[in-house]
Amino acid sequence: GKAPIKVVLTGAAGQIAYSLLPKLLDGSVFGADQPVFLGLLDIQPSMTMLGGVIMELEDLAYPCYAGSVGTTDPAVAFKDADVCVFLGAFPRKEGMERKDVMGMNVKIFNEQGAAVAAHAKPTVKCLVVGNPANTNAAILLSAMGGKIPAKNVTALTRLDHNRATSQLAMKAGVAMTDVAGVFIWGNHSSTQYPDVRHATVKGTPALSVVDAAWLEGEFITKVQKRGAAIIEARKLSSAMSAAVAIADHLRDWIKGTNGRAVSMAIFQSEGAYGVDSDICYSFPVTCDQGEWTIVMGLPIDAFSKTRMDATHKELKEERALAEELIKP
Ligand code: NAX
Repeated sequence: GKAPIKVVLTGAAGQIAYSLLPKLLDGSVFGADQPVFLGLLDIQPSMTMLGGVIMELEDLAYPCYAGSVGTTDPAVAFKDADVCVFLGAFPRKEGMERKDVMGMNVKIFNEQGAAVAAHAKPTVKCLVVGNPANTNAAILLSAMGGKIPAKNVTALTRLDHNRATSQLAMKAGVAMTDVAGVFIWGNHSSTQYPDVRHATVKGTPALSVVDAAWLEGEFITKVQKRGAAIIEARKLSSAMSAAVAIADHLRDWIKGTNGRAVSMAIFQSEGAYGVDSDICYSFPVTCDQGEWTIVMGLPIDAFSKTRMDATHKELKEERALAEELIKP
């Protein structure tokens, strides 16, 4: 059979990892014939918990499981990695200063970026999920010092993309597969812009099928604030839907999208849609043979431009703050 690939999760004892791990081993992401060896990184207080998670991985008795290493050492976790998913981060909690949270993340992602550059395969694909995901991805890429190509570092906006697609399908009363062309621009934050101006419902422009006032108002805020609504109700952040979105992102990136466009936060160097190359911004992309390509040439009207600029501005500010904290 095939040689195992190594897939690394940071924050491997956490709640997203718990929902994600079975999906990484059931053949739906990497293929039913692809064995997966797991590098599971977490911090010391979570090691007992991680031991329990590894027992459950064994108990799945999945054919694709080729073993795992649970560790607090990034050098061990990232050694020869093919795919890395960064779940472990310091999200902002109530009453915390943005700067303090960013300081914690600069430390984590600087260390992990250096470890990936030193120990992972040069072809490694990275997906940052831990918040602030886009800016953590920027810190990670900087810390890699050019050893890993920028195109291999992405952040997750697929959950937002799936939320937006689902909301539109429900409103139009159609199946999920009848909706296409919904995209997320910018930051995985409340400034993200879920864009339906290129979307279709059963091939007809969404704006002519669904109430435009709803699409330009409630729809946008609902998608932007969905994460907060789930925390409010569950007292925990999204995990099941986040895990599925991560699996969707990885599968599409690796296996391709057959021309279908999805949302991924990426670094591009072409000035696409006026976005700076050193920030991780969500774009509509298609994927083929392990590479993403931005969907270019979409007409952007004034309504979209204002919102795309606002989320761009927020990302530039986050990036500037991170840079300030990186300086010794
Ligand atoms: P949990 O708190 O359940 O798990 C986080 C895990 O990370 C813990 O086991 C913790 O010990 C570990 N950890 C902390 N610092 C670490 C370090 N330096 N190295 C390795 N591991 C470390 O969080 P969970 O619910 O799994 O969420 C993980 C992250 O995803 C959070 O930052 C969360 O904000 C973010 N999210 C991002 C989403 C996105 O769409 N981009 C959506 C879901 C989620 O909110």
